[in-house]
Amino acid sequence: MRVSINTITPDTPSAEVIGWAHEIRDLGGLAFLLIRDRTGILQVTIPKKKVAPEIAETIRAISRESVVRVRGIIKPEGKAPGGRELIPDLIEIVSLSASPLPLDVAEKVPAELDTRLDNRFLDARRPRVSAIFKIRNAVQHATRNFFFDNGFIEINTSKIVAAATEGGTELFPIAYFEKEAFLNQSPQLYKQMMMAAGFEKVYEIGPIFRAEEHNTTKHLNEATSIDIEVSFTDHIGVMQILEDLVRDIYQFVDKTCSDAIADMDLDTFAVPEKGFPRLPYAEAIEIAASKCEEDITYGDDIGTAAEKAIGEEMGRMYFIVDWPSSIRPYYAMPYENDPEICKAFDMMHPRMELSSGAQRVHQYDLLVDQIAKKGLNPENFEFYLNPFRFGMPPHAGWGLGAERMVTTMLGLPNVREAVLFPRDRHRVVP
Ligand code: ATP
Ligand code: AMO
Repeated sequence: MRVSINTITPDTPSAEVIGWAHEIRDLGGLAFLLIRDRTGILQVTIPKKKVAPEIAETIRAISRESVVRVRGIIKPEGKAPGGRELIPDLIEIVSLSASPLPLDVAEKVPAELDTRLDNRFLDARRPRVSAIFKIRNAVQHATRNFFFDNGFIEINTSKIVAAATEGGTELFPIAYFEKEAFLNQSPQLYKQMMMAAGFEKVYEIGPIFRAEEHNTTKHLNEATSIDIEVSFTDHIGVMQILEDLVRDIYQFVDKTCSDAIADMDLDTFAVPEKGFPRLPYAEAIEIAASKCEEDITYGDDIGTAAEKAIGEEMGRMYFIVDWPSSIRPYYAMPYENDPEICKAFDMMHPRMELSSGAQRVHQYDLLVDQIAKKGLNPENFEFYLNPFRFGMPPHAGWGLGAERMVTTMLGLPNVREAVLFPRDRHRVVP
């Protein structure tokens, strides 16, 4: 029998629980064992003179983080966590833990992020850490619900590809028999091809791989992207979907994750207000130029310092729109009346970029032209370009980084905290 600790109430006279020995305090005549499972902590109180002698002996043999089974009577006790304690008639060590522990699950001794990630299984026993992944679970669940309710089809596209999607060289090559192949940077080309297939509204939640040598608190070499593509709409249409989804995710987390939010002592959690402002790129650059020490001019990428300055000025989630075509990928649609700028956008949290998207070029000739102008070879994109010759509808879409969404939602200092087993420049294990 396994009774979860939170389901025990003081009026349950007897209980049997199995969980981890969170803390053991032996005060001589009296010992306390805190037993923990995924639902919480229960105090086991051992008045040595009143319990069987084997129990006192077992208590001495238990090391922290061992798995133990305890049976006994539950009593109300104001001084115990949760207002109750268990007086045991049986304690059994089910699985003894080695000691010393590589990190302190009870969080009395703080651990460096590297130590925590090296010992993720132990780190994740901490309620404050498992709370992140309970919330991440809710984020993905809300996302799937939102898309299902809105008639999207979930697709799963290949992560082994023959071409770059975003241009540049941030690709991981892989050994694929006698062919050249890479891990995919983005499902971009595939989700667009599904527009040619007539699916109209698709989404994918999957890994993206980027061989960037960044060592920052917001870049991963393997991230999870929430991607959509929608036909017969433009950038304005998919920006609205993005805002609606983000607010929906926050509302779902607010409604379903109150315990996890409490475990994290989160007092900053707030559902973002409707109507994310839309800031033209040119104005964003003016803000950055007036507030940043480093030089920044029209046509530059918005780097970390600029992102921070603009975010402080905006103070909430917002879009940056009307980007120069020169700094966006070939697939972004230029404005008909001013092709120097394009129908691309970024969705920003005050701390960092969360999503990029655009209305796409759906005209074959223009697309070939734009690929060539970016210095890429259209011949390498034949499989992608061909569908544009046979009735490609107008379409738009975006990609939203799941880890950045969780990181900013929970105020985590480092994006690695939102990933169970992060991959970065120096880390491929565990
Ligand atoms: P997108 O690819 O859509 O722009 P992103 O947020 O990953 O999304 P990047 O251009 O990859 O954007 O990087 C964002 C910012 O991160 C850069 O503009 C730069 O300021 C910062 N950055 C990139 N590399 C480094 C680095 N090695 N060290 C510190 N900061 C970096
Ligand atoms: P982009 O390259 O901006 O756009 O990626 C979209 C979003 O994915 C997340 N992201 C990352 N998160 C952590 N570490 C990384 N190295 C990383 N790289 C990207 C970010 C980013 O905003 N094809 C386009 C999307 C589209 O137009 O539909 C694309 O990939 O949150």
